[in-house]
Amino acid sequence: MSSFIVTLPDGSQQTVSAGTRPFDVAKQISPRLAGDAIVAKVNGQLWDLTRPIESDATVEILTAKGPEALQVYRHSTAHLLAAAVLELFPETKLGIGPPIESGFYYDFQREARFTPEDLERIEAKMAEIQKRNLPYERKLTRKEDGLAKYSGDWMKKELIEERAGEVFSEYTLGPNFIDFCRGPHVPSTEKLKAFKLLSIAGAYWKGSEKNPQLQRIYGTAFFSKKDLEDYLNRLEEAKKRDHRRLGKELELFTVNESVGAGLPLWLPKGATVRRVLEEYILERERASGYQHVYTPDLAKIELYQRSGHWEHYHDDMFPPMDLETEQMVLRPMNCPHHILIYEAKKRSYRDLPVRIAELGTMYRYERSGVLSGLSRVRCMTLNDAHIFCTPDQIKEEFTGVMKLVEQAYRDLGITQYRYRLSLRDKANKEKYVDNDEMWALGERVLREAMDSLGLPYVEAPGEAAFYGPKLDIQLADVMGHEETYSTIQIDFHLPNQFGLSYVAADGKEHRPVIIHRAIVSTMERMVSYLIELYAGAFPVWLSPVQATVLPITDKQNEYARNIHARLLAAGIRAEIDDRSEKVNFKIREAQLQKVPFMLVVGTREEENGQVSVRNRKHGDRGVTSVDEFLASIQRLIADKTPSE
Ligand code: TSB
Ligand code: ZN
Repeated sequence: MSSFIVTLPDGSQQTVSAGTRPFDVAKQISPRLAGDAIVAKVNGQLWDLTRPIESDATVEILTAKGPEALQVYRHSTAHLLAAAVLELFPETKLGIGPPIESGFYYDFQREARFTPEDLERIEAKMAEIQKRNLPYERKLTRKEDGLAKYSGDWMKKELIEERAGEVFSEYTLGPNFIDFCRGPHVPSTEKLKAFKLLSIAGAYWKGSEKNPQLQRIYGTAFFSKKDLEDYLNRLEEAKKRDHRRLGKELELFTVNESVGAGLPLWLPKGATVRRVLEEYILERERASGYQHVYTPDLAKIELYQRSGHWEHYHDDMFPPMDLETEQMVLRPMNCPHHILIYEAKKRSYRDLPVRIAELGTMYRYERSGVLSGLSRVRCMTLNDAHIFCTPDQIKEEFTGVMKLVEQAYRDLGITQYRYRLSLRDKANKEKYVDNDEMWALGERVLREAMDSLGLPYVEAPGEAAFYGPKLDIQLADVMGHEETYSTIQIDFHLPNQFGLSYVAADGKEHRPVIIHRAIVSTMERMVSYLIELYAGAFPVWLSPVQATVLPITDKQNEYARNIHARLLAAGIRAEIDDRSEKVNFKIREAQLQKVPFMLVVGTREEENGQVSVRNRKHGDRGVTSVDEFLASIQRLIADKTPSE
């Protein structure tokens, strides 16, 4: 029997014989470690604690902390879920069951729909099986044997057929459950301490609408009951803030089946918030030397063939439209149009930087499964600009954009964000332009700019634009889920594709660089964020309705209308509720609509030419004159006070 050298996490080396399991190694270090162990890493690869080590190795024992162990733990819980489903509903066929950012899911095929009551039963069954302390056992199966064994199971057959290699692993859990799976898992259900099933949804096999629909059960799992409870509390809080729910309750936007998924309709109140945001950013840009343009939402396909969008971004575009003699496409980005505007005129170094901006509408074929309310849509309007500058000007322009971002975040009340340096995936030649020198240069420029601003960032390979690296600003929602909002991108590619130039001081033609940038992201995504940030109670300057006048009885309607008119004349977005309802009812409604100020008027207010001010947050604010109220609300608007 041969023996192997194992390097332990503390750097010490130990000789162990072939077939030793990481679990034995852990036990040798300390019984406590063996007890706490969740999974191992052998030569950097996640590995079952009970799977024998096959060659010289560095072994790391992962305990119940950190994202890698949590993924394995959650994936193991997904198996427990599947085992429970098979015990209760033996006719069910299994799809896949991976861990996800917030937990795990498992896809099932079954005639009858799972009901919420089923979910409870399944969860109870999971708890029952968990207590049996069943081991997760790995075994190897040859491809041909697997195909024979699973000939009646189309999903498994497909997965096996796709698999490279002649042998694959399967894991069993108890007598009923066996799934074809890479692993690893926790050694036994004994390790699983806290889980909860959350919801049922439809999901297509492999995410494609062309395939049969399966039933997906979502759940989550944590290392401790306390972590699970904290998570569930946050989930409750998040549900209350969910922009899709508030979008409906506050009449901000709607999605109509007849228009299609990912194509929201902005209702008057949502449109007001959006317009205020648009006007705000246009004004900031004007003050920073941007020139605004209008360009069409579509163009000939050749334009995108030239830019490289067709080659590298094709999967995210809507299919072309055939016209008489040409093909048109809906634009997925605004850059080519802005480039043509730059090109329309001879440019000298004295004109640079040229900053061309537009609230540009664009279309992306996001897959149906990832669409969500306003935050991920198929038709979106980006606060876009393309800065054409000399290489020497990149740093200053970058800094200018960063200042705009910081100012905008301050004004909008956004305080939590992270910087992400998004780089290409070097191996993926299809998605990214192939030009090492250009990528290295773009990356260096971004790092230097961030370093000189003293800003920290995390790196993300595989997140760049196809034409260059970007500095993204990531905002997290209540659940900690991050999305990109602002972005600053360095592009040496498109200037080449379009042969752009400017005449430099030496009288010769030189090539400009393009900085693509978005300050407040798309109107859709930013408004979705603001709805959740403020739970619908927007700061006064962004509120769709800033004040509503509430007459106590019909006798004050006349006076109330008069005040309403004065508010409108002063530029306040005001409403009046002169229905013959009890004033308390009207107040409750205005409160639910999160209107910042309610101006209640009765006989006494009318006699004194005053209003009783109620604030949605602080309640009764006393009686004042209309002029005084106007002065104070105008101050709140001008200062963009975040809450009142
Ligand atoms: C900045 N050409 C550049 C532009 O000049 C561009 O389009 N960059 S992008 O592809 O990164 O998109 C810009 C921003 O749009 C993203 O950072 C993101 O905040 C937002 N966005 C992207 N896709 C969607 C979507 N499907 N729904 C809502 N917003 C989106
Ligand atoms: Zn662009």
